Amino acid sequence: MRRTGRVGRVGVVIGLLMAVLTGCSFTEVLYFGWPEGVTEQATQMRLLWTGSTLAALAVGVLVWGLIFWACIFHRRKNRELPKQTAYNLPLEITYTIIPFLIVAVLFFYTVVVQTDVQRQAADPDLVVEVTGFQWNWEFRYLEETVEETDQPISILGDSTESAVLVLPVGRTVQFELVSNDVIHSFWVPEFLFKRDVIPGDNFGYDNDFEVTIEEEGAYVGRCAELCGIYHSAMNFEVRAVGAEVFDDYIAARASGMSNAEALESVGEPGLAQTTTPFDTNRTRRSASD
Ligand SMILES: [Cu+2]
Repeated sequence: MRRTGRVGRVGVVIGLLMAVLTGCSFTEVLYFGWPEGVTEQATQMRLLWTGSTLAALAVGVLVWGLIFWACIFHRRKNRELPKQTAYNLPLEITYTIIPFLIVAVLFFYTVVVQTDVQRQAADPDLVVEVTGFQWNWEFRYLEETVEETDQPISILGDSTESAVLVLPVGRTVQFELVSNDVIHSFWVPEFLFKRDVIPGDNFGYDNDFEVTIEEEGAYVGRCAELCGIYHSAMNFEVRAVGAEVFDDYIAARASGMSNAEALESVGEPGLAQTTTPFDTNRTRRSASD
């Protein structure tokens, strides 16, 4: 008895040390390795992950308990064959139905979250057309125009400046993905979401998606579909700013300022903070450079 007590205490101490020494906060422990996202949609996906993992752990604890119980209390005591319970119909029905119920519950919540993550408002706050091309990005605010030309405000990445896509936090942003050459993939790792940018009408499938960003910040964006020799150079930045700063930025762009000028006019760095444009200087450098 005393021995079990000691084993129990050692177990508790090891458990505490594992939680404390790994440097995780309690909330992080509940992430179970899930990366931090910055959108409402990413939060929903994380909750699904946390719920599924807790459910898996509960089932795991039960199964481990049963295994150890069988190992400890049903060891061979003599040479007599123990009671045989094969072809026990009620037991077989039970262990068929329980996993089915588990799968059904996981499936239900997965569909609920997936539908929510893919939901698109009939009237989003902002519509951004995303064009991937070999090998950069163009973003256009379809409903915001430059006063002088009456053309949508556009952000175009080139070899001297990475495209910085400015987006407001707390508003629904819809992306319309367009490609005129090959398949690209629009990926902002912090959104925990990516979607292929497919040329043509994508066989009639809707290629758009929506996010609501929750945290201000600068987030790198990448092309996630091998699209040619400079695929790895297709970086851009999402700059998530407060809604009022965003409105000022749009007003500055509408008045004819460049992207960098408009960003600086609202107190934001003009150039990308998370990535650099692809250096097209192909001259051979000496080993000392
Ligand atoms: Cu690409």
